Amino acid sequence: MDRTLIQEILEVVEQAAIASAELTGLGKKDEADAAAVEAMRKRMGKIQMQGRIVIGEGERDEAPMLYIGEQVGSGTGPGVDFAVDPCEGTNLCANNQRGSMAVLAASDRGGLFNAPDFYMKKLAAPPAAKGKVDIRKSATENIKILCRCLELSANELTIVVMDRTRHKDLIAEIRSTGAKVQPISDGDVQAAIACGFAGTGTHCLMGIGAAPEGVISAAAMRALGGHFQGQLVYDPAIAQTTEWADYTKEGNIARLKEMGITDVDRIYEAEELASGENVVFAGSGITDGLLFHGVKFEKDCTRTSSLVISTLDNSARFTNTVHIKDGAKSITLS
Ligand code: VTB
Repeated sequence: MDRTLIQEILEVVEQAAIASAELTGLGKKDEADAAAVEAMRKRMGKIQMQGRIVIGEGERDEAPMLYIGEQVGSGTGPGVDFAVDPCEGTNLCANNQRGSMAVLAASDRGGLFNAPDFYMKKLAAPPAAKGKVDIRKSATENIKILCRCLELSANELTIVVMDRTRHKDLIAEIRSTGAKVQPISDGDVQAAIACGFAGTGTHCLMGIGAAPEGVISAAAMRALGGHFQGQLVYDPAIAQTTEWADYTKEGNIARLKEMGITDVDRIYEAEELASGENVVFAGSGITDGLLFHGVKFEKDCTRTSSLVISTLDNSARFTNTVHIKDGAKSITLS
């Protein structure tokens, strides 16, 4: 991977965001996702690389594009692995709510954990708390550590948790410490990355979301120097999701072992989920969010706001792009 890839990857997420944004608020989540997938794949095809999807839209038989194992790019050049989520937060996009974005993580071959389509317990926190908070500890202990590391009192902390039945006890415990809970309906990638920046008003992400999204969050947090840990969840009684109505704990453990995951209780650090020598995260807003604005359509142009975090040059670039339409006459500064 080299630095020219950063610009290309930015364009990949911009194109996906624009394609989804055309369907924002129309209640069409599958269509918005499909549009983002197609745009992302099309732009990736123009990059000089031997790209490979390691986390994508699903297995080959269930996803026509950006399926796991799909080769992307021109077919010559460096080997690059991708974890993609072309429309992260499809419900948010369909309902025109905050926090939907086009995201991906890229790394050298073998540099991203091939996460199974399972759930993951996650802990994300600012760089100042990296290695100090620990997913093995209780929420109460971690909040005390956060207070010390960030020099804030508990009631000055905002902890994001996905608004799910499985988190009832976790939410009660966080509130008992005096810390503020911010429940979110979807989009824990954005919440995790927001912990990596001071001033977003998000100090920590706790609880269970999806494992593939965990790898994308880990890549961003590794490049930022923030804290991220993940642990796979295989017990349907803990995940409490209707998706797993027909699954058993034993069956899920067997599925993980078939995939080569022998230590099913392993706790993964950001550096293990995104272990490549170089790691790049890119995200572009579909709707407005904590990190950047969503796509804005104007008469003469379309505007996108994005973030690319890269270990190639240790940078986090916030980019506003004006995509000029043919025959444009007047483009305002902002
Ligand atoms: C999770 C979360 C994502 O969808 O995957 C969630 O990580 C689905 O969770 O950010 P449930 O199965 O519990 O509904 C998102 O919120 C959006 O893709």
